[in-house]
Amino acid sequence: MDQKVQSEMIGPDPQLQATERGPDPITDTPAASDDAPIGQAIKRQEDERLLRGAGRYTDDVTIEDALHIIFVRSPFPCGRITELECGEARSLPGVLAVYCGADVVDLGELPVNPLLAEVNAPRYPLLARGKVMAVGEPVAAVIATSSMIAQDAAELVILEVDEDSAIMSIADSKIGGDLFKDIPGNRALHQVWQSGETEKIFDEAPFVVEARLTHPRLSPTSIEPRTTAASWDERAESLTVWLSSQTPHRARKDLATIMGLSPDSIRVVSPDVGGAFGMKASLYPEDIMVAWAAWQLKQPVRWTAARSEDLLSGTHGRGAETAGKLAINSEGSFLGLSAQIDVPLGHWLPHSGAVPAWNSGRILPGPYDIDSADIEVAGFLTNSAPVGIYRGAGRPEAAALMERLVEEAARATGIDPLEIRLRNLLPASRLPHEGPTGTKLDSGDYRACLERLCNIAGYPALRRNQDSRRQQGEICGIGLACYVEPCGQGWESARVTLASDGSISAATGTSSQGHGRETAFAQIVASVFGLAAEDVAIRHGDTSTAPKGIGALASRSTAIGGSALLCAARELRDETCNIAAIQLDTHSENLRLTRAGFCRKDAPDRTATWTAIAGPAGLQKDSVYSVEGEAWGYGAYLAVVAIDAETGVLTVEHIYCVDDAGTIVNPLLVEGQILGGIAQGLGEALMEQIVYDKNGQLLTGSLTDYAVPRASDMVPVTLDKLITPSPFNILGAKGVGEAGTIGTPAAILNATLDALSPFGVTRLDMPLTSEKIWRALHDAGN
Ligand code: SMO
Repeated sequence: MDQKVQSEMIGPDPQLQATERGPDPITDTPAASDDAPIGQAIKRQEDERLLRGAGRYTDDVTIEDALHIIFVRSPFPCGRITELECGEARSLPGVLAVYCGADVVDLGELPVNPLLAEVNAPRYPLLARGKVMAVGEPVAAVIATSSMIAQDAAELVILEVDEDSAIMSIADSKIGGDLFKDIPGNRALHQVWQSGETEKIFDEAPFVVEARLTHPRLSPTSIEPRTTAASWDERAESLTVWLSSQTPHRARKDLATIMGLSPDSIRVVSPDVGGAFGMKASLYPEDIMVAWAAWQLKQPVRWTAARSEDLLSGTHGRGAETAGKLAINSEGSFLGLSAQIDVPLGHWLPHSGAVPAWNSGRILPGPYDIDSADIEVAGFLTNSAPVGIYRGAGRPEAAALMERLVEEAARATGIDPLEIRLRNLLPASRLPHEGPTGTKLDSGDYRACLERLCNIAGYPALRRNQDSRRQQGEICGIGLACYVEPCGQGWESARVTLASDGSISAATGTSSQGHGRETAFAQIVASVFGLAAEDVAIRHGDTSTAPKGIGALASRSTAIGGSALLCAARELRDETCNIAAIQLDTHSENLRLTRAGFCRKDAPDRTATWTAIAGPAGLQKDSVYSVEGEAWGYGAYLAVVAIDAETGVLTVEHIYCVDDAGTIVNPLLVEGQILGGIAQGLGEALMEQIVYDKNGQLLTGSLTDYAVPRASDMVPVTLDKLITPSPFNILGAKGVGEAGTIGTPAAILNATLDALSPFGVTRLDMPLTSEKIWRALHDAGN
């Protein structure tokens, strides 16, 4: 590997010490060759464009004569609409239309992914009809020649509501009146996983420990807010929708169904996407109103959410209330697990609304060897914004509860927290392993991972240091957390093209949300043709040029989308090889790949160039790749924290982590994903929280009230890795996009409670603000 690249990979920040590399990948993976673009730490090709302001986001797309849409949103959390008067707004010059619920009754409904055993989603109107269900719910859509005029007109809409008391908490949702008459007890999701004789195990176990925690409700807070534009072409009878989305193909299908159009008449384009984190995985009513208005008015319409609109009506994440019990024998082995996980849903379910609940239940046992489990998850409707997937999507909830239980188990049995984990982690020899919830862990070495973490962090020395600091009166703690990260099921597709000019390009059905897919995907294709990554252009996000796909979510892009590209590229290479053999009058074993084409091994000056092989028509291969099972990234995190006794301020002094993402296409991108995930994990652990008051009003409606971590909040991190290719996809890749958001909060929470254990504090909920910690210290009589 080029030395310059190597040093860039290590990075200039001394806080991010790159330690020695993990075991080499199994040599028959595509990364086998040292100079293959797979495995190389090259910088992101898209950054030249994005960092110089030359990115093209939906709001940058030039659309002539576009109208602007502004949504009138309910200021009431719950109640019956007694008056909705739009006449004055309609008569304002420059206003083309004001739509309300009655205008869109004939449109279809937003679909929900029925992942859980019981999904009983409420029927949800695109614009409020008869009643309002949350502050921020769109009640009317005003379309005008400028956004200023639309805003003025929106203020002329008169909305009167006979208010009901709002249901804002899961507790109130369970006992309050039904928000929808066909959803008794407001329980819209429910599933139970049961395996083994858990009850009997709990009755007989020498140790039973319990843990409880509530996750803060979070906003995904992508830099680019939600944005949508649409244009109807009357002659072609087709609708183009630009949409900042993680799932352009699904958006197209859903838009077609809802609007009663054929999917063939809709083109969805997701150009550059400025972050998404789950918030842009599902269509919103606003997106449909933009598309539908453009179709109705035969004029382009566009909308870009304000930050406050995203905080108010974009999907939130987390908010789960979790409680669990773990049975342990006298040797410290885990015998049985039981848990109850309740998640808030808000007033409607986006497509992926069931995912956090589903993941938090099925993933709960994590990397541990536990046969018996009794896990129940349920989702409850509330008068708030919808809750959807947010980076981690149930994985952080599962890891935080399980790792709290493991920590309590260590305390109860007197076994060191590291040791009790080593005793209970599934050994590598038992993988693939089907757990008590039916999930199948694919591969890896969980114990080696934790041992490596212990080594890089210097765990025994950290504990000795903690003892001496405590003797000097300091409040400090060490927290461990292991995690697993499933990364998607099903399929993705790819198309690799050799154009008549000899250039090789590829189109993927999955897309990019700004997370470097253009580079990683180019590396995969280039490695098959003996090219450099910069030789291969990647297209994505436009349903008219990209093959069908599911999208950029659930850590699935590289494992599944990358495997599809690898398949299509190999098929095309084999075909080009056969053509070259004919052109060079030899057999394919006598050919060698060069950047220019294929040459004869026995006569290297005889080359079939890419242009010659392509011929005037070019060549193309399509591939749809279905995975054999989920690939599971995993890792182990350690946090060192200190608490100021006077102020309760928590300082995260260091985070150490060892992650296994399987085959690594680009180490720089993987490190970037982990660091970004850690930053967002710090946000949950330390400062972020969406807050509603009891009356259903959002108190964190701007970034002055909703605290996201800034660069200066980042903490010292030491990264290390293992590389165990997944046997379940041909690339061998595993997900890593969510790793940091899963391991970080769990490790910090354990470290904080470890620090506070001398004061008898056994429970604290995130975010771990100085006020909460100060109160906990004082309530403990200090
Ligand atoms: S939370 Mo992710 O976009 O599946």
